[in-house]
Amino acid sequence: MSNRMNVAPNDLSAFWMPFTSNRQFKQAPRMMVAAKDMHYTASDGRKILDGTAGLWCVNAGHCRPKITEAIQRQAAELDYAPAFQMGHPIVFELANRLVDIAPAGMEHVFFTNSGSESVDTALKMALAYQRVKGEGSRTRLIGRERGYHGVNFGGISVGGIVTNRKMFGTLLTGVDHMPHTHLPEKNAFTRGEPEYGAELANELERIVTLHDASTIAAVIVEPVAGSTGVLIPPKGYLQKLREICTRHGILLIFDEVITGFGRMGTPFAADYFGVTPDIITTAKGVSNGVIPMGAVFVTKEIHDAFMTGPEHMIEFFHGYTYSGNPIACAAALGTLDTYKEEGLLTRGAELAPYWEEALHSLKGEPNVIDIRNIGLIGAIELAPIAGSPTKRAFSAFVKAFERGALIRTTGDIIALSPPLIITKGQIDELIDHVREVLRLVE
Ligand code: PXG
Ligand code: PLP
Repeated sequence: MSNRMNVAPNDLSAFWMPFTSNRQFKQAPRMMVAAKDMHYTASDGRKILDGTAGLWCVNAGHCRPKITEAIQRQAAELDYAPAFQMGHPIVFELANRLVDIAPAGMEHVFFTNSGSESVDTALKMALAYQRVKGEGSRTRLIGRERGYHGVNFGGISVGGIVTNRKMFGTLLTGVDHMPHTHLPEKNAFTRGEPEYGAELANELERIVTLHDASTIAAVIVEPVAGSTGVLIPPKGYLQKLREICTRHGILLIFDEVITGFGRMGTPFAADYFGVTPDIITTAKGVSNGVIPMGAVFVTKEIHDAFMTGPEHMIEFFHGYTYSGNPIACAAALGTLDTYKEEGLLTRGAELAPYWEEALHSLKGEPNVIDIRNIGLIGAIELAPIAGSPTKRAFSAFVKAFERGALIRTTGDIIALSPPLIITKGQIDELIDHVREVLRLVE
């Protein structure tokens, strides 16, 4: 173990931390110095149970040997190779392995380095696809209120989280948003998919009528909205979106950055819901969060539409210096091996009933106004403190960390998404931590 254990950095000011209350954090830092399987080790030596798989990404748990070894081997053998007009073997191997586990019809993969890049890649693919097909008037993109599609300009344009948009100017033009699907007055404390709200998909039909289908390239949604606080699609809603998109020649993009790679108890949310989109964006679980990587899956039809024109021409003017970086590919292959050996892409389905029961046992605890669950995802929504929204949930987060559990909060919602290796005993432990902090906070 490194000698950084128990050594506090003496100056925290240079690092401008992402999505963090920097001044508050630097007064009372929470530092992790090591991790193994289901636990972090904090800088004071305490073990912290990981209730969130890092940021929804460490699906196989921490410091798994297959992944660590693959990275070490690759770093010593081929560290980097140019990504444009050059190749290296394992990026092709990885693409094949990914296509093998992807929903039927997804036959090609484009590599990126994050979910945000996957989203912007998918949006550009959709626009370019319509154009190469001779439908260049289809330039509009449709997202959804409360959607999270990363932080780049395309993603925040189609995204619907107001705080992530309002400081950043006019964003992309020609974007519209469907309403979100959160109906607490009807669906509170639903287990799994809510009964009410499928008709909200008809809002897409209204938007199509307003702008005319001939102007719309693609619709992007998270099958289960994660970052905004876990909004589970009403029964039949995604099927309706699919049907409307197909009828109007609009591409459907599923942003599976969180739901991909076993989180739902199936390899992808597309499998869970039995709805196949035209493009799937992923990141996080593709490489267990260990080395940054993202992957965009597309159908043969989309890919092949680009493969025209003179063969010496670049077909798609897009890519990143680190697209398919060898060490990231090695990490992803080690990740897929681990998922396969331990059945992790479907393990969530076995645990989901126990998870659901444990989560819903929190009904009746102080300030709990809703509980939602699907696969190995859970959310506990709290009533905000009058005049101080987000404070109650944030206090719960801090107290949980002090007591030995990592949970995640967004607004006044606690979101849970443990590594897929969690045991039933650890589920009980996690939920007990949450129960105790709910009783402690204001
Ligand atoms: N799309 C979706 C659906 C996501 O959930 C991104 C895109 C962007 O991925 P990158 O790799 O650029 O961060 C995400 C990321 C949270 C949380 O606690 C969620 C995300 C990231 C960090 C925190 O809800 N989602
Ligand atoms: N900015 C400059 C000046 C660059 O030269 C490049 C890549 O060559 C980029 C940005 C894009 O970097 P990346 O390919 O890592 O996204």
